[in-house]
Amino acid sequence: MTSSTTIPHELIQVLRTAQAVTVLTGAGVSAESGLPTFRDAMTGLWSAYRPEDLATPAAFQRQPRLVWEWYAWRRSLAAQSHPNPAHHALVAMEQHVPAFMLVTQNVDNLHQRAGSRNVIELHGNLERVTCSVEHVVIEQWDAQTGVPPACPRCGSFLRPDVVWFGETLPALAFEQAIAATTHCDLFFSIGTSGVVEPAASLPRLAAQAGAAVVILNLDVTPYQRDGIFHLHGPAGTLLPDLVRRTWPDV
Ligand code: BV8
Repeated sequence: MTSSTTIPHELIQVLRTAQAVTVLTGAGVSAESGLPTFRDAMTGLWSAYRPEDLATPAAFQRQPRLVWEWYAWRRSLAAQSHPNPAHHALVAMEQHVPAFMLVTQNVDNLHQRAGSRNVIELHGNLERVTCSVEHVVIEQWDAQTGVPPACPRCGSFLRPDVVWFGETLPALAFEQAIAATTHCDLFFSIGTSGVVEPAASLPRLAAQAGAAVVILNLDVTPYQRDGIFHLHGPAGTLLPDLVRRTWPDV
């Protein structure tokens, strides 16, 4: 197991010759865009709350206005932020690898804004809103109907199109993520604490399927195994460095 903030030459060789690369990302990839991660203490008016207490169906049931306003705040934060060098390095990696799949736990839309194309949204996307009863995406609604606004079709509350704790992941997205994880030469887990299931099991599934695994994270994560690469440091520095050294023509 290598644990370093420098890029092992062996990893550069593996990435340069890889035919299929799958990347799992978490909130740490967006940290250098200024977006708070789930482990960061909530700030300002949200400092009294924990994300895992607000990102649940029960919280929405109990306090729909509070949950809707929390997501509206996060949506505005994401809209004011910009993709950082980590996002851009993953776009460059996608352009150089024959079969590349990006599986993200993030709902901030920054991978898509950076230009990543093969993106699997495991936990949904803040940019989309659905009817909380019909579960269909709603593009337009009358803000005068209240907070949360009412579905123009059935009058129920609208909600963010994200997966809350206790909700199942979108079946197709999860199937695609499993397929990409078990059919790749090289699997990266980047900027995630590796706590939330079922996403947290993907690195182990990749290793069991024979892929080389890289855990790139600022802090140590629960997934510590021999035979995998551990890169400790900021994704916004390590990923561009890895891409530059793997494909010097970039
Ligand atoms: C499910 C969208 C089947 C919403 C998210 C009891 C009852 C019900 C369920 C459970 C239960 N016990 C366990 C479960 C399963 C539960 C779970 O795993 N809970 C955890 C807390 C134990 N999972 C679920 O409920 C999932 N569904 O299992 O369905 C089911 C159904 C019913 C009953 C049982 C089972 C659904 C989980 C999805 C939840 N939605 N997000 C929203 O965004 O508001 S999860 C959310 O937190 C994120 O999407 C992400 O997935 C997760 C963790 O966040 P991370 O991305 O890892 O961020 P974090 O802050 O944790 O870490 C950031 C890391 O980055 C840190 O390590 C840091 O060191 C690093 N970092 C920071 N800066 C940088 C950096 N790294 C590099 N560079 C930097 N610059």
